[in-house]
Amino acid sequence: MKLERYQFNPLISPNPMHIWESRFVFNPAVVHDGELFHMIYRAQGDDMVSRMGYAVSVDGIHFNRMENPVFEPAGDDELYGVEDPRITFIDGWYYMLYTAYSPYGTRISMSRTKNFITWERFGVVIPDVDNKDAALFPEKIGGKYAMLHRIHPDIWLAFSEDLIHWENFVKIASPRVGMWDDLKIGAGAPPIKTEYGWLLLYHGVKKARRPIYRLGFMLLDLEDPTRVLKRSNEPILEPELPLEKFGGVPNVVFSDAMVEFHGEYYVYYGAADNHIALAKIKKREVLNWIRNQEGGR
Ligand code: BMA
Repeated sequence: MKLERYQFNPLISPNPMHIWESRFVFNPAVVHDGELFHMIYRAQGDDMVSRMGYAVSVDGIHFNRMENPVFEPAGDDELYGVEDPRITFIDGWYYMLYTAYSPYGTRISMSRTKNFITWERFGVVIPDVDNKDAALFPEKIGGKYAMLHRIHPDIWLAFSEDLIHWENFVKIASPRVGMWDDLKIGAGAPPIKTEYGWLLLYHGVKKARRPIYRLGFMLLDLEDPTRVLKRSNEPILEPELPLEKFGGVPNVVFSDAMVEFHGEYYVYYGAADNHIALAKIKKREVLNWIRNQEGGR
């Protein structure tokens, strides 16, 4: 099972006319509200501080970008930038988890919006340093909100009553020796509910002189998402095109966004930490993979 790339990638490239996004654009969050696709993307200019831009689209392919960033670092916790957003719609709000990067390290922070331009900030929600790759489930599970996060090199869950105080950390998946994800793994897009379980896109990194970032799927139990039911034995997307093999950081496909649209999953990814690209897969094909024997744990 492989994702199929959109033939005219990339969708979005750095804009040399804008100082804040002149060098790299990558790792976007994307949601569909029933009418429009909203993209919040990470961008870097000459100062290499990550800010976030906003782009909007009707078809999920052709995006219109705003001229100025819509989310910028604020305060000591974000001195080096705001990175890798993941957005989940909960109770009328778009909640964004992102990496706040500062001299203290990386930490998970949260903000929410209704319009993608003005934001209500909650600041750091998991105080531990060197945590990242956080994504919220779209609904409560067993009466609690649930969050995926990454304590190196594993994927963990945390639970909360109010989305602000997080506890009950549980490790759910680890790198697999000798496989494509043997160095470290992290959540990609917020999980999507299917009749068989929560479908989680994740990234896996392979040990190498220059580590290779690839994508795969996991399936988590609907009622107890600490149980991993299935996991891609082979990557579903890996660096192949020049765009993915060369750039800001070579050999990287990295995703924070998967949107279900017209019977397909649209996966938006950062190519070599430099451009934003799209790959798709039919939902039917993913459900077939879930149902058959292929794939391990
Ligand atoms: C990870 C994150 C991502 C990035 C990737 C590859 O640690 O920082 O933002 O895409 O490395 O450089």
